[in-house]
Amino acid sequence: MDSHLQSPAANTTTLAVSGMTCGGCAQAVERVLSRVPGVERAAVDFDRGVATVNGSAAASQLIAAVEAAGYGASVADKSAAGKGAAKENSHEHRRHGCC
Ligand SMILES: [Cu+2]
Repeated sequence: MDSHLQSPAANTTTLAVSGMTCGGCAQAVERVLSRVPGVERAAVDFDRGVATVNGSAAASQLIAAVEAAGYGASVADKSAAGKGAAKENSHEHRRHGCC
């Protein structure tokens, strides 16, 4: 096994995702995240409401992508202390792709 393609473990961004109501939502979020330029891998944990994204994409782009899909997201990284209170209040009941 020649693992010459070692990804330099770019950054891992952890997002807290809100608005997911089923596993299909998690898959939808995963899909939009993986489409963001620079993203190598996106994994969504529906139970915890957490998305883990590997790649060089900016967190703001990831959040924008999730929001464009009708869900909410905020950085859950410890390094991101820029935002004050989470905006869980923006509970727009948008129509999701899956349910
Ligand atoms: Cu769903």
